[in-house]
Amino acid sequence: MLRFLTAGESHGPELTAIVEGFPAGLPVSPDDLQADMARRQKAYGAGGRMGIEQDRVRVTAGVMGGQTTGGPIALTIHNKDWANWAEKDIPPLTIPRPGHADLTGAIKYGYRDVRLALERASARETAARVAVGALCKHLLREFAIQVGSYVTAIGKVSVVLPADMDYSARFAAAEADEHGTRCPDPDGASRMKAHIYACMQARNTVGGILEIVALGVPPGLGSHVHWDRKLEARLLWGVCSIPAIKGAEIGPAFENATRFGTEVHDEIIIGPGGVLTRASNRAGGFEGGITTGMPIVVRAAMKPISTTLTPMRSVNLATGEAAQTIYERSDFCAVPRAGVVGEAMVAILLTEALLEKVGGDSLAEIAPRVQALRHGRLEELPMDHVPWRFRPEGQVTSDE
Ligand code: EPS
Repeated sequence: MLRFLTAGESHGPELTAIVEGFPAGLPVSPDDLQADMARRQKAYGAGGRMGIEQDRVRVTAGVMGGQTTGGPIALTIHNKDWANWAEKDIPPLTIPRPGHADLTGAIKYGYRDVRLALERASARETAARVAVGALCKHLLREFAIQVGSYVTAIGKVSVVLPADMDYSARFAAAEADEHGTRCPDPDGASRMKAHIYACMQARNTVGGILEIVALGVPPGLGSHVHWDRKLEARLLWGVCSIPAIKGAEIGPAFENATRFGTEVHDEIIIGPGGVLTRASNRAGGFEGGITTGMPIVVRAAMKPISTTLTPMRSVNLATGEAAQTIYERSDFCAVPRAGVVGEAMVAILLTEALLEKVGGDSLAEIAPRVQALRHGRLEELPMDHVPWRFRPEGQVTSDE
């Protein structure tokens, strides 16, 4: 079983992630993880903190001689801002921001200062997830599975990407966006940047929509047999666990809800090489909680960041008086950066599902099992046309 934990406060010394159940024998160097760390940091709309941090991952356990050992992998990321907080008297913060974990965290844990909640609830933690995700992507690449993302809306500014623009082209265009929005459409990107700029001028924050897509995932991951084995539900859970993500759908789920069945379901056809494939992908890569082999498409809605330059009404928890929120520092729009975090969560959960499917402790064991997975060819299915009776207690055929 693959699992991971993170630890660390936003302004503490460092973030730590421990990854357990990762197979042995994968060559890994910190440089393999670095690209995503940098991608998560740079985007238009980021606040002053990203000017301070330069996230670098240290691999401090689980890799020996440049290869994973199968033991727990520890990844650490230093917080450069720690130097500005260490050994200082920190003024208490008792006015919770609507939208953050300030008040709910303080009620739950009985804090005397809401900073104790915000330090751990901060999206700084997502740097550790991206490190874990980069490790998982590195493994998935061995099996030609790719996870990417792009932005389709910032506030009310949205784009409809051409249906014939393939996902690889969308990823590449998002990466190349010079406006820092990670929108694949240059005109849309320029409008999104202008919208974020207007939002900053208005001393506010803005959310948006991002799409996370996985390509090359074999059919048969996840299962229909139990609620908690449905992989699409697990992906939705994982993506909604990202700070400020409040909703997610698989494929165009909400739009599908407005259409008739025959307009929605992806017709089954025999494709090249006799592989059963689909005429469309409105199911977003899943049927029955199991991967279909089509691209996995997760769309996520991110609310505006809850630290706003314009104050909002709150209560001073120390005095009981009505108060306005106090602004320290924050991002104005985190949607472009959240795409990289979404990729990490999807990569982690797909790695978990792949390892569940094939088992194995080392890359050498796993690789041939992944190659041997069924890919939806007719001859892989043992359909024998033999009648049978529904008799849980015994005989399965009716020839008695
Ligand atoms: C965050 C507040 C800001 C963000 C932070 C998330 O940090 P600070 O309070 O230091 O300005 O920059 O995100 C990160 C530090 C990061 O690495 O993404 C919050 O309150 O959630």
